[in-house]
Amino acid sequence: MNTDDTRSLTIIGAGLAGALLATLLAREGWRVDVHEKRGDPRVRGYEGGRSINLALAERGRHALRQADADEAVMRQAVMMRGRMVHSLDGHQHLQRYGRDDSEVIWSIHRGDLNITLLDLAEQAGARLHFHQRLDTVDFDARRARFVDDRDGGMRETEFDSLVGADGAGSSLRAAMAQRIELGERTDFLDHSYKELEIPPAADGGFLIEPNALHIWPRGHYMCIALPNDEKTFTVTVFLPNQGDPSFASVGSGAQARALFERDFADALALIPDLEQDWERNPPGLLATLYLDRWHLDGRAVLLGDAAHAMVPFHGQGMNCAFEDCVALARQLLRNSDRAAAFAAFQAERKPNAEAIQAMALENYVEMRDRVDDPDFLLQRELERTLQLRHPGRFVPHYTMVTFMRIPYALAHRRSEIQRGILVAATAGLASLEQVDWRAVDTAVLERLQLLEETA
Ligand code: FAD
Ligand code: E1W
Repeated sequence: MNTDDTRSLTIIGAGLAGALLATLLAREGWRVDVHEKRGDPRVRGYEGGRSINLALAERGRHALRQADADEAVMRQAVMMRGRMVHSLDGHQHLQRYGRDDSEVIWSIHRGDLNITLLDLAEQAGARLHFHQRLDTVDFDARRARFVDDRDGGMRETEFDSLVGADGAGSSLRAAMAQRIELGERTDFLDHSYKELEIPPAADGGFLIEPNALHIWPRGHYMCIALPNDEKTFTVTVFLPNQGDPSFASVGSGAQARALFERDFADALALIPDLEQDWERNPPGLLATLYLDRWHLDGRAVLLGDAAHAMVPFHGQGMNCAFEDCVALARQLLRNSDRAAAFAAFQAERKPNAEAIQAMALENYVEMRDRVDDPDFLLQRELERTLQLRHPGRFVPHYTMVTFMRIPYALAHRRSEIQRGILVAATAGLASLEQVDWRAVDTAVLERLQLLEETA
């Protein structure tokens, strides 16, 4: 063990959170080892070349800036100004996310992002060990055993503390659960997803508007598409597991084509490999993971999806995981008592993780069923008006989550109050002309403090 140097850490998982945390601590002179079950994506090429992308927002960008990673990441990012809503009749309209192009989100390639972060971690002095799947942990001897899945070879190492950045199926979490009661609960959504691809146009450009997140809302299900810098789009179809239509009723590529002909006709024309893409992979599961405890005294701690996996409908899982990395690094640098640092990290982040988990679940119904609804559009219009009438006091929900860094728990509390005001003020109305402004202004002033005063 590293007895003369307590500033050492063993991270499990070189995914998004593992690579960023390694960079943040290695730059502060820590001895950091990262063990990843898969091979080095920089050597083998990533995921067979398929593009899977993610929306990066202000919380994630701020964390990347702390590691001087933002600039490299942003070189490959595609701006998304708003959601482009596709109605059944083929009409599209852009609903802007923010006030102007300073309030936008960014589509980034997961594999490229991971590679950028791995390069930075290594440059900062972190040691990366690939083909090392965490298998078992002896917490008393502080020894961890890893397996190379190519040949079954085993390796053991000693550790000061383990950090579980090994994702929703965390092996470290399973090992910790054998020692202490974590209070683990997984709520599976009764919906799953599949990914499809829109290729570039014949002239090499984008086939649909590049600077938007496309949504095809269809009530109980939906499709979305995010742009890639190589002029493709990754389409994600979200469907129930049972019923009609569902992943149970739409099993074959031919059935998928029939569903798309009926419900997503304008998208179907853009997806040449629909049948093959549909049949290639089983649907991805979606779940929310709740734990009562994120750490085992000073010996192990979980972060990112390993601690609090969430459904993807707010596009905040990675953004939240990156905020976790900055918070954990800050606690570790501030407090040499590991158990105290891990406890402070959990106290700071768990209420916020639970808030974004709840908001992500709420956003599914909104995205699939409400974005093309007149009530919803009127509420958004009132939201924008109130933002102007009460600057710093009435701040739209999406803005608080996506363009600000106030704690998620605070955003959640204020959003609930604001939603009450929006619903009450627009009930039964067809336009903002009939709004009772006196009543609305009074409600805003009574129920919402200025944001600076509460944060
Ligand atoms: P991961 O990225 O899963 O990394 C875990 C790493 O640990 C992997 O490299 C894995 O190989 C490794 N590992 C696993 N087990 C072991 C082991 N036993 N030993 C060693 N290594 C191991 N978030 C956003 O912010 N924006 C989005 O737009 C967005 N869209 C999403 C869309 C979908 C369909 C889904 C499913 C998620 C989406 N997310 C999004 C969420 C985001 O993908 C996750 O929150 C994020 O990847 C979490 O990062 P992580 O580092 O905690 O875990
Ligand atoms: C974003 C997978 C995913 C990723 C996302 C978002 C959504 C819907 C989905 C939430 C959003 C970016 N969202 N979009 N429009 N309103 N809310 O902002 O990342 Cl399904």
